Amino acid sequence: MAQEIQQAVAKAEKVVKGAGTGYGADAIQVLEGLEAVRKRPGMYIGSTDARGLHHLMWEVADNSVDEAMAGHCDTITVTIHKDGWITNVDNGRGIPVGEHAKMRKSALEVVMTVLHAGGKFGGSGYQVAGGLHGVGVSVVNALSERLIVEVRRDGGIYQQEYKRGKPVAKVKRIGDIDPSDPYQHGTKTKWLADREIFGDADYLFETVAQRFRETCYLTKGLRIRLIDERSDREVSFYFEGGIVSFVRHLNRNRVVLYPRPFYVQRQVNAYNVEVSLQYNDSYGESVHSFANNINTVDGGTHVSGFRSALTRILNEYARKTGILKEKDANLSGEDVREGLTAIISVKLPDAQFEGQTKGKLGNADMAGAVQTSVAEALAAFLEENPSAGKRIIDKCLTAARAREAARNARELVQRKGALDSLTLPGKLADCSERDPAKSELYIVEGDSAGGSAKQGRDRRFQAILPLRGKILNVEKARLDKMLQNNEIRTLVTAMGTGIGETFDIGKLRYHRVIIMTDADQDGGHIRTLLLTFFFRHLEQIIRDGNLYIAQPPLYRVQIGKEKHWVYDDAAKDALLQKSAAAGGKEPELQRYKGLGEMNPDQLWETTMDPQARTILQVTLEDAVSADQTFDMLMGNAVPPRYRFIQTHAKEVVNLDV
Ligand code: 0RA
Repeated sequence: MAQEIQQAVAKAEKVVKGAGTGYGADAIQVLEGLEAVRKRPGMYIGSTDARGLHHLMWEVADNSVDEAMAGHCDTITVTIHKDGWITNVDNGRGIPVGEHAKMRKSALEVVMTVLHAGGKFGGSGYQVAGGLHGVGVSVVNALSERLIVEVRRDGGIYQQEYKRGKPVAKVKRIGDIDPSDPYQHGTKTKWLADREIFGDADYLFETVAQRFRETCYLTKGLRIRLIDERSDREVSFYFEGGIVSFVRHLNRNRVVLYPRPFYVQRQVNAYNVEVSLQYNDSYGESVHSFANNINTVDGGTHVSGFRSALTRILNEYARKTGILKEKDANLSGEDVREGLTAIISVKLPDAQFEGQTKGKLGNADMAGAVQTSVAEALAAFLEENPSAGKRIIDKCLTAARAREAARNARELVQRKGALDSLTLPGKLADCSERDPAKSELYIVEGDSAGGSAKQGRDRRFQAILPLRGKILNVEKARLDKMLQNNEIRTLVTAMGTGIGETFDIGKLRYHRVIIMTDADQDGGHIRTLLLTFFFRHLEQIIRDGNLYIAQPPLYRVQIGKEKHWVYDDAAKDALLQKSAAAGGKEPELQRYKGLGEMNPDQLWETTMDPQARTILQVTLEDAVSADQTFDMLMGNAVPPRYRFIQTHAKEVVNLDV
C-alpha cells in the first residue's frame, strides 16, 4: 500500500507537470480516471455480478492484509450489514492524512480518488499485475454509491466521504481519540456498492468466510473476524501455525502417514518461500499454490521448483536407504504426488501472472528459489524423521506399481479399442451433428429415463448416454480400478477425450456434457459420483466450462386450463399462494420424482429444449474449497451435497444452439 501511494502520487505529479497547468488540470484527470472505472467496471474487477461485488471486498481487505504482512496490523473486522453496507476495520498505522505538497490535498484523498497504476487490462478480467495486490481502493470508491473512510492516527480521527468516487468534502479531523481507547490507529472503510452497477447481486457468507479463512492460513498470526448481521452469524479466523495449519486442515478427514507436517520458510533474495506438506493414505493429490496470497490455480515456476525438488529428494532418499534397489526405476513425479497434501506460498515483488486466466506464476527465478529451499529442508526432514521417510517411500512405491498395473490395463482396453472413439459404445444414441461446438451429450440415469430422453431429444445435436446403476465411488479408487468399470469406460469412450496420461481435451466430442438425474436422493448421489469423477480425473472439462447439470421440474401444477412446470419448492409455494389469492379453481399438484415419470414430449419441453430449459454450468472457482467439498461430500449425507451444487453451479438460461 505504501508503494501504491507512492506510485499514485508519482503518476499524478507527472500529470501535473505534463499539463503545466497545475492543480485544476490534475483534478480533471482524476475525475476521468474514476469515470473510466464506472464506464467499464469489468476491466477493473472482472465482472459486475456477485463475483465483482466480492472483488470490492477483497480489494479493501487486501490493503489491510498488506498492512498486516508489513507487521503493523493483527486484526481485521469485516461486517456485512443488513442494508448492503460493508465495513472493513483494521488496526494498522492508518492511511496517512497529511497534505501532499504537490497534490495540495490529503494523501488519504489521493489514495481514495486516484486510479492506481498496476491494474492490467484485457484478457478475461481482473488480474493482479504487480505489487502485492489488486487494482486499488479507488476502484471500490468509484463503484460505490457512497463510501466513508475513517482514519485513526496521531491521536485524531480523520474522515472523508465520497459519492460514486467523488469527495463530498475535504478530509476533516472529526475528533480526538481518548488516550484510554485501545483503538489508537487504523483504517475503517465503509461502503455501499452501487446498485446501478451491481444490480441485485448479493454477498455470500460462505464465499467470504472461505476467502478470509484462506487469507488467515497464508498470513500467520492475523485474525479476521467476519460478522454477518443479516443472519446473525459470526466467525473468527486465526491460525498460529499458518500454512502448517492449512495442511492439517486439508488432511483433517484423511489418515495421515506421520503426525507433523513438513515445513520450510526461507528468504532467497527478494523472494519469500514457504512450503508445508504431509502425506495421507488416499490416492489423490491436493497441492495448492499461492503467490502474494493469490491462488495460482495453474501453478507456475514455484510449483515446478517444488515438484522437481520433491521428486529428486525422495528418489535420493529411497536409494540411500536401500528401499529403492539399483534395478528399480526412479519414482516418477506422479508417484511422489499420490496422497500428497501441500501448500506452496511465495511472496515476491513484481509478480508476473500469466496464462489465459492469469493463474500461473511466471517469474523464472522463483523455480530455483523454491527448489533449493525445499530440497535442503526436505532432505533434513527425512534424516530426522526416518519412520515418516520410510512410510512416504513405501507409499510412492505402491503408487508406482499401481501405475504400472493401470498402464497395462489401459493398454489392454486400448488394444481392444474400448476407449477408442471409433468404436462408440452401443448404448450411446449419438447425434447427427459432427461439430463438437454444436453437440450435446446427456448422461442419463437409468434405462427408462434414457428411453424417454432418446425419444424426446432433438437427434440432430443431442446425444443420449444412459448409465445403469451407480458408478463406482471414484474417490476411493485408482484409475486402473475405474477403467474396469463398464459405466466409466462407456462414458470416457463416448466423450472421446481418453483419460489419464492420454487425456486430450481437443478430442471432446460434445462441448456440452449434461448430467441429467432424478430429483431425488438417489439421483443426487449419482450426480455427486459423476461430479467427483469429473473433478478428480477430467478436471479440464469442468475448467473449460463443458460440464452442466440438467434441471428437471419438481412439480406440474394445473390451475384450470393453465399448466405450469415448477422447478423448486419456493416457486411452487408462490404459485399456490397466488392461485389461492385469486380464488377460482383448486390447483392440481403433481410431483415428479423421476425423469421416467415424464413422457418424452414433457421431458423435451421441461428439461431438454434449449429455448425453454435451464441448465447449470459446473464451475470450479476455487480449487481449495472444491477439494474440501468433495472430501466432505463423499463422507456425508445429503445437506452438504446440496450446498455444493448451489455454490459451484451457475445458472445458464436459454443457451442458443
Ligand atoms: C501507507 C503508509 C502507511 C500506512 C498505509 C499506507 C496504510 C494503508 C492502508 C489501507 C488499509 N489499511 C491501511 N493501513 C495503512 C503508514 C505511514 C506511516 O505511518 O509511517
